[in-house]
Amino acid sequence: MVKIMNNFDTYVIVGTQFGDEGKGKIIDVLAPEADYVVRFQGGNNAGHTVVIGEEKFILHLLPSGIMSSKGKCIIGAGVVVDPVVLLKEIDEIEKRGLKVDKLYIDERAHVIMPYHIAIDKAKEEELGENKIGTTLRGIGPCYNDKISRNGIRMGDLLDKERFASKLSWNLKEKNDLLTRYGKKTFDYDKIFNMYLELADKLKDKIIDGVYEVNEAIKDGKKVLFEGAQAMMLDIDHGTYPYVTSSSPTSGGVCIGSGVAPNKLNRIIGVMKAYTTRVGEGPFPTELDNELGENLRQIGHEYGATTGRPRKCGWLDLVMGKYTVMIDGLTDIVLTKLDVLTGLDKIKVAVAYEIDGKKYMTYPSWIRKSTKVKVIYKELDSWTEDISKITNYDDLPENCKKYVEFIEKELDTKISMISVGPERTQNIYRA
Ligand code: 2SA
Ligand code: GDP
Ligand code: MG
Repeated sequence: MVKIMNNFDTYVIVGTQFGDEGKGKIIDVLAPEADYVVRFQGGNNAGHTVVIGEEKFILHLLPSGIMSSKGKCIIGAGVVVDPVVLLKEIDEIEKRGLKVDKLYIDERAHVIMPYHIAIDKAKEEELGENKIGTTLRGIGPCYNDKISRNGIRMGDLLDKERFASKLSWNLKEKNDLLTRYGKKTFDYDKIFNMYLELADKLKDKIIDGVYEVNEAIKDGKKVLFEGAQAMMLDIDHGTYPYVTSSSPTSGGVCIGSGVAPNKLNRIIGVMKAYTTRVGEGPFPTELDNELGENLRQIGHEYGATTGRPRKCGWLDLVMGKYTVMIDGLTDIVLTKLDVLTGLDKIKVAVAYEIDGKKYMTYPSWIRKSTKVKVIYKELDSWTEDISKITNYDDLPENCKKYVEFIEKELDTKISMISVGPERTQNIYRA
């Protein structure tokens, strides 16, 4: 059925903008072909929506292939796991009649501890108007511990003594920090016992995922790597410091799953037909006006984890070209094209002008306060409802012109177009 997955063994699905491009839906659609679905970075900051008929599921830590894949779903080494959230998510999904029996967690994945969440909140509060606008899920502080080599990994929770010594060291450091922030501190015994209990519930799922996935690839199995967040939120290449603390790029797949670059066959970027951003940071094509509000209402642009309204704006091909380069995209899946139906005109950013100088590439030094004059290409819109179209040729002419303009500018095939949140609302072009 899904032509873009034929004849290849590994598929990477990554976000190309600021997240919320519809990765969850696309992964759910592609996952039936996969023997494995592997999340490789991020944590429960992610909100991936899967719509099945009348039912809507929002996944935070569970890979989005959990509903449609017949194979195993792995939370990879590069993910940060809040066991409280994970168990709640499993419980909620199972209460809705779905079995979560093929889920595994790499023993190397780091654990989000309660002090990480407290530090995330305290730090954002302290930053005030300079805050990052995080999801307050403890993501940054957990990755911080990983990089500074203090982190507690899922495997550590299964070794009482190792966990005890890591926790006592960490709590001393974190309680000092929280005291400096004027926040309440954490009790060792309470956390120790609570996390041993949580680990006991998850212990059968904790495995060496790195070897499992590499062996599967060797055996010719199909593996789909699921990215969370997106390229412009990448810790190295995104709009730093307004980024998340992981690598949501195709390069991040290798880091977060332990699979080598020469094993990645197809790299599919999910791109929304316009741009949204939740949280702070530069957004040159933002429409801080009625049109932006219209896009938010029609596209239901509210954070799937926090419920925060997403800022909306035009598609930005300066960022798009940067993403195609960094991710090495082989394909694009264009989503939410239906949301643009009925607009007077559609604009697409093709260049920036800053202090009288023209930029065709994304300058790394753009700040929130940088005055960016965006140079747009204006295209005609369409009025016909496209949400039920499954054949590319049946799309209105102006709609095809929009798709083909993006494709040409980015020099990358748009292999699939999504025209609604449902599994069936797709147009395949590969
Ligand atoms: P964090 O919590 O440390 O990762 O936040 C750092 C920045 O990364 C952004 N970020 C996101 N942006 C879009 N979508 C995300 N997931 C949720 C969703 C977000 C929500 O699906 O809607 O519900 O608010 C996500 N996760 C992190 C974040 O906004 C900061 O800019
Ligand atoms: P993700 O984080 O990339 O998985 O995206 P989110 O789930 O946070 O946000 C995407 C939203 O758009 C969800 O509410 C989806 O159900 C919805 N969606 C996905 N694809 C389409 C589409 O093609 N058209 C419309 N109208 N909605 C879509
Ligand atoms: Mg999301």
